[in-house]
Amino acid sequence: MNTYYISVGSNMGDRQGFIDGAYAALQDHEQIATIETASIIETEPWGYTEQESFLNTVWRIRTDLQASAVLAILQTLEAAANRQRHIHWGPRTLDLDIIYGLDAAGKEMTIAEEGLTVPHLHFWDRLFVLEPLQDIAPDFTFKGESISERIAYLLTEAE
Ligand code: A4P
Ligand code: MG
Repeated sequence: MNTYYISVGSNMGDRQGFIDGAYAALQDHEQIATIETASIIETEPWGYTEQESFLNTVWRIRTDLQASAVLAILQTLEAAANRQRHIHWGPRTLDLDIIYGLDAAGKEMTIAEEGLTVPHLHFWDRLFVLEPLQDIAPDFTFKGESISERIAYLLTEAE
């Protein structure tokens, strides 16, 4: 079975409700075997900063589905949360990104297709992704660097 890490963000309306609703839909989804969540944290907006604070977390799912099929499900859930795309990096009711995947053999997936890049291009630079990821996957490593080293580095850089 494949393992995917999904970053979850919401900064509009009933933030907790949008996150809980999508989580429940994945729990009930026939082709998703398991889903687990990290703690939800409140974070200041990154990138486009003139917007409300976010709730962020990370989910880990196990499924036989390929990444493109998982993305299609996530996009349906975003649409169900009534997400409107106006501003790049701007406000959203629900943003679900595949940040990282492992195949059945435990090997890192690399996908570079139109509309789908895995690992996600920016995940390793964003504390709002890495802090929940560390919560759910404390032994996570990427490009030979441990997640705790990476978070420490990003916190120093942010000072
Ligand atoms: N796409 C390509 N690769 C992927 C992938 N691995 N997972 C494509 C999901 N989607 C992927 O995404 C645009 C297109 O990316 C999709 O159609 C898909 O085919 P989008 O979500 O519609 O557009 P966006 O929101 O403008 O871009 P993106 O990349 O989702 O935004 P980011 O970079 O995730 O930034 N600050 C805090 N504190 N917390 C946040 O959660 N989020 C953002 C959004 C900015 N600042 C934030 C937060
Ligand atoms: Mg997105």
